[in-house]
Amino acid sequence: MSASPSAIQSVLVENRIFPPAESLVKAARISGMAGYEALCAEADKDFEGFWARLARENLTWTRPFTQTLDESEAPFYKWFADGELNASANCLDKHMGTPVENKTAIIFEADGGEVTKVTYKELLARVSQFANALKTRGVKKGDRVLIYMPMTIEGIVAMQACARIGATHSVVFGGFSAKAVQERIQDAGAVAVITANYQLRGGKELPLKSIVDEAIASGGCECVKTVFVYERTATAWNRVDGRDVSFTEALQGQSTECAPVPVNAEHPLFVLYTSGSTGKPKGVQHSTGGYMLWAKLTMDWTFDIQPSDVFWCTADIGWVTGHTYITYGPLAAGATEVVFEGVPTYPNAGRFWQMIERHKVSVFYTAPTAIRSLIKAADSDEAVHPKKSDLSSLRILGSVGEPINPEAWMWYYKNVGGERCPIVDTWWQTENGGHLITPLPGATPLVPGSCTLPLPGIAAAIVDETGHDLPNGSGGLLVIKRPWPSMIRTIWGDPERFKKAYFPEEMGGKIYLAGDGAVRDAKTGYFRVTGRIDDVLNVSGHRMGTMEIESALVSKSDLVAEAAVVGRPDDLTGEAICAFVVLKRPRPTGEEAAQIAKELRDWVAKEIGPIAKPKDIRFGENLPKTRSGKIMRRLLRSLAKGESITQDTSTLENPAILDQLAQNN
Ligand code: 6R9
Repeated sequence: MSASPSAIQSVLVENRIFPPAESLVKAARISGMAGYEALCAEADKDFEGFWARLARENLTWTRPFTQTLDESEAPFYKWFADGELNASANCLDKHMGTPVENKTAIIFEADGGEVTKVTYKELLARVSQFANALKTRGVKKGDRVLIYMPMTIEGIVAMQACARIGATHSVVFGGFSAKAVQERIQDAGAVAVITANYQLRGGKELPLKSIVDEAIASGGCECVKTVFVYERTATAWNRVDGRDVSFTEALQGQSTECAPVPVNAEHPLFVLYTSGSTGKPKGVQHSTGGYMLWAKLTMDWTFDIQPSDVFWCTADIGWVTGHTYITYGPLAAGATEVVFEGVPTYPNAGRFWQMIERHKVSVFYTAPTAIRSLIKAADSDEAVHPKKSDLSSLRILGSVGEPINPEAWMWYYKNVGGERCPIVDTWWQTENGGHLITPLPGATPLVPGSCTLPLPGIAAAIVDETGHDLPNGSGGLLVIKRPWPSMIRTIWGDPERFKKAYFPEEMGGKIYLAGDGAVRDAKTGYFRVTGRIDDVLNVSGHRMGTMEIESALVSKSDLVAEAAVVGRPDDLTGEAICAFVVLKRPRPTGEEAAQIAKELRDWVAKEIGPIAKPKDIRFGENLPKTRSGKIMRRLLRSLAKGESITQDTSTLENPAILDQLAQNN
């Protein structure tokens, strides 16, 4: 498990409890625990009827569904399967002719500080126009489109335009390498790529288009017929004739009207690649109907979104949080949202607080890693402390991506929320589509470090390896025992892997295994997620498989003989990547070791992306192995933490190398 012992310790003794203010309870959509319990009871009494009601109330269907849940091919569950709808129409068209049409949909703040606003009506026109451009280039319903875009209005337009014509998008985070882009183009069979010449982050221009070129040139990407290039900056880019087209060219003469294409509720809205414990990243396939229901519903439930709210989710559209809480949820809810291109520390670490003041943000959703780095910055420089900004517009705060340690929670609560704003600590995963376990701002008494209780209808439980319930108070595996509308449908092109990874036979094949460890409080039943139980790391809220990093390291085959990667707790990033490497040459020391460590870090950045760079690299003549040749990862985890080895090493073939591996480079 990945949470540090000290973090676990401080939650174990956590007894502070923060009930919601009376005023919030009165005003909120789900009012008090009675409101929450009433919804839970409704779901218990008539599970399908509950979801059918919500799907009818929250979505616009072009063809109403008659069947709610189809379990006949479990775990390939289908929801609302004979219904038809369009995701983009459920975000944009549905507001036309209502007061929302002239409301600001997006307040975009660029890296350099320029602010642009678009109304719902304008956004619909832009999405429609780009959808027409896609059609002109032959993109149609059922095709896959890879999106490799900066955080811009155009990034959202690209996703919405795909949804509008029934094309399945696959967004790749702008920090990933050419190799990652190539693998995803190939796996998804993308017919088009939407990218930008450059992205702007922290005052720097970083290339995107040239990475796409490199990806396509490295082979196996013949499926790509068109590359759309948004010119984010005036910097020239290299054009491949016949294949590349700029946004300006593609949009020229296109109508601003485009009828949304109705798709089946189960039609794949998107495939988003994420790391697992084995093999290559998996393409998590989401539906249209169930997913859109969740995006809309959780905006209402978790964020209690109101017409006057200004919502800001600081994620990137390259992650699932950006999909659900930037591209789809806020628009489906008719909210005004802030979209930010840059980084929290540029031009200074007060940027988030200054932006909250500038745009009067009322609901703010960010990650613990950002909070921790901003605490550090505020501690060393008063000028970037949140108290320097007027944060009185805030009413709800959110956290996502990793466990939030109680110290960071308290700082966020006091210094950002002014002890007035509830913090919704939302637990969920790429595979879940949206929040599953989270407090509700007008109902749930908060406990720092706990994501509290499952949403109504979510059958979260803690079980042992065979799927049997464990009593509250003891730790175990976090599972969801019944299907829910926005669950992953399959792994793109690999249904067998889907079954194996998420619905293990040992648990009966119908229980969703999250891959996280958790404990329920003995008294309250509150959940506390302690971290991954598999070989997945969570570094600054980014998911990475240790296997992926190991493969990247050993693919440097002129140098590396063997590599093992583990996580170790890190105060700032939650977990840090620690690599143990055996070279094909004598074990280096001193300057040479530092040199090779740098070379390997750069190599990993090129193979996967800079976020996968190991923080520590240790060299040994071998790795600690059992006599049967298994790498003893528990020993490596202790070494990574700098602990002296107290575990039993009697099964270890080569105890002497532990001393070598204790040294960092
Ligand atoms: C949305 C997202 C999923 C993994 C998940 C868990 C960790 C996310 C959390 C949390 C504790 C929370 N995680 N939210 N752990 N408390 N509130 O982050 O998706 O990138 O797929 O990561 O993140 O370990 O399994 P994803």
